[in-house]
Amino acid sequence: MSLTVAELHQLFSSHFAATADYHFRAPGRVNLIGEHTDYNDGFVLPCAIDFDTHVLARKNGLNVIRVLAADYEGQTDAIPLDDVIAHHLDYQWANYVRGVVQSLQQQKISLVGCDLAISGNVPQGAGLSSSAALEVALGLTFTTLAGQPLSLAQIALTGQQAENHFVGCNSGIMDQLISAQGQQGNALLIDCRSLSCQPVAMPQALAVVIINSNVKRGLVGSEYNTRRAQCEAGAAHYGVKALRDLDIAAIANIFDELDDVTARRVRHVVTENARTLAAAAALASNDIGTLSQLMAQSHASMRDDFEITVAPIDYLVSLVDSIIGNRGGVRMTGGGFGGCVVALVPHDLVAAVKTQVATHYPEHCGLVAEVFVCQPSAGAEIVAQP
Ligand code: GAF
Repeated sequence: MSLTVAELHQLFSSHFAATADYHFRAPGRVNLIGEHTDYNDGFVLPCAIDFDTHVLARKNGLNVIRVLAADYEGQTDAIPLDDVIAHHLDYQWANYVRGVVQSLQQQKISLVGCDLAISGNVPQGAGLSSSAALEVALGLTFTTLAGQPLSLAQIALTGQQAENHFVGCNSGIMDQLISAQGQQGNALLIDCRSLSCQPVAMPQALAVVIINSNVKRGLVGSEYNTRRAQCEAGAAHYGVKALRDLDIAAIANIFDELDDVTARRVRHVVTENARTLAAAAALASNDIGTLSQLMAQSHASMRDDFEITVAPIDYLVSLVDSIIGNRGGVRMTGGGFGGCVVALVPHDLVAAVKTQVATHYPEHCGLVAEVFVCQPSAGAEIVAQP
């Protein structure tokens, strides 16, 4: 978090002239494998990470939600509860708050007036789900203060609805669900149709290394919604509800049946679903060689079939692969078009990864990367309440 919790409390007190008596937290995430499968009702294998968004709160007895964004030079928003929720024209962060408020109101939750101060350290625009962490932390905040608790899955769905219907990105459920339900020391194999989550223990021998390419990305206005539409067109062609309902045999003649681009989009999703299930099994049985191959295949599929990687990301993946070989795995993670690489790295090679990225990435790509060694972490929680 850019501010410590103590500093956020101080800021809250000086801004609202009252102390916060609630504290909520929700984490960002990294996806190990299963990319762009969630909105195809498929499988994903993410873990929550030890970067979080924190919300401090108090009920204010008014009919308004007042928000202080500590990480945005103290920008504020005020959301009247008895009026139509409109878009904020200047602050994008405020639209996540407003989107969650609107989504809860549509579910007939009677929200109460409150004051909030928000801060977090999930890198923004890096594909580590800073927006999902914010949505989930807010969903937990508003429902707790209203005395109308929702299940963690419902909170995740609320965040997704805010993203889809208010912010304007047709994202799937993965980011919100893992932020809500992550488990310490585990990845979760999520079935995005049933929303069932199965913990898969992360191997002690491997560090979760995230490399931020610092190629900035944004889901809204990017190609994300186009990819989703292409997948839906592919599912419609085969007469199935979602690409989840196809296996590799079913698409054997796909290049005769669909245009080249749609065919490659479909092939990515169908093969990625199979890879994700295989990767969860490999992780569970500590078969790192197989995991390594599956992550490499996933990256190639994102690069060649789904076309969501960029040159600096491809470079980072090949650099890390040349260091870790089949002792670990590496691929792009998240929505694509920049963002981060995830690598599972044997502890004795973490230093080499850091050094080589610091040396060679700027030479080859003219950018400086950040390397984070993360812990698979617990999902959202109420840290304090009166
Ligand atoms: C983004 C979306 F928000 C997720 O729903 C998911 O589709 C991901 O991109 C790609 O796997 O993070």
